[in-house]
Amino acid sequence: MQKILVTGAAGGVRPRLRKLLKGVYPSILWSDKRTPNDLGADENFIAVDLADYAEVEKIAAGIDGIVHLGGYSIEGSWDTILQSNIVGCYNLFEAAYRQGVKRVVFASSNHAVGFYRRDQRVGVNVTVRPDTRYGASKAFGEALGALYADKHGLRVTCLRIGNVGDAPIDRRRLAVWLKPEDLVALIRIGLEHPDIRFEIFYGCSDNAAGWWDNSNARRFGYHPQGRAEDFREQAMAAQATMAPDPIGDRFQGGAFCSEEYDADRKP
Ligand code: 15L
Repeated sequence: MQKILVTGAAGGVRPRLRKLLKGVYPSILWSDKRTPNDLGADENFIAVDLADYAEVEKIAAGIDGIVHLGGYSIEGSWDTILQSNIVGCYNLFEAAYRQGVKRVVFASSNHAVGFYRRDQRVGVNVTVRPDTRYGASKAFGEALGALYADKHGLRVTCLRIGNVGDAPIDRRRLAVWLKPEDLVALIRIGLEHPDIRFEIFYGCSDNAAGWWDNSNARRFGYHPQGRAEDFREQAMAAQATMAPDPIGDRFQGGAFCSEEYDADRKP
């Protein structure tokens, strides 16, 4: 992997990622609709709207591997999700294929399976249970990844990311936390491991309270460093300040599940 394209450069993950990826790959091109405000003089950036296929194909030219973090990263209106995460994701995979990119690491989300209950342990072969239009768009992205892998030989890794941060910030995050260094380890497996064809991994650290069976990632050599339990006290102190959420607290996706929820009110 010589030339990497990372989309979603104006998003929340980049500030940590840029430090951790520095020097790992000879050339990194960042892109987003908006220019990130932490852009260094030595960093390459191109402003691109993922909904514009021609623009996406231009930035995919000459790229060996793509880390697709771009798109809308929380629940949004149908039109927002449609343009950013459905059309945008299709454009990304199609451009990668047409331009001969070898690998794509797709930032999926835990919200593709957010409606599993917290007393359920889920692996990567379960039926998707999206908790939002956003989660459904991530499930769509995973399906597209499988299509381009199986039909065109693109090597695709989907990361069902939990919550990236320096520490887990509440009770739910004790289960889904992903230390930035562990995210980089997963990205590197996706971009470099010789046996990747199409894989789904959970983007979580070594979380004793977790709900996900991440043995597929471990099979590819993933050894997470982060241990959410080291932060239990502070996470639970923050939790104590939060209002209870009877629906969100029942399901893995938390507040994404309770948003717009009215299933219990149907006859
Ligand atoms: C996500 O998919 C979001 O992008 C992020 O903002 C967090 O809300 C995270 O999930 C989470 O589940 O905590």
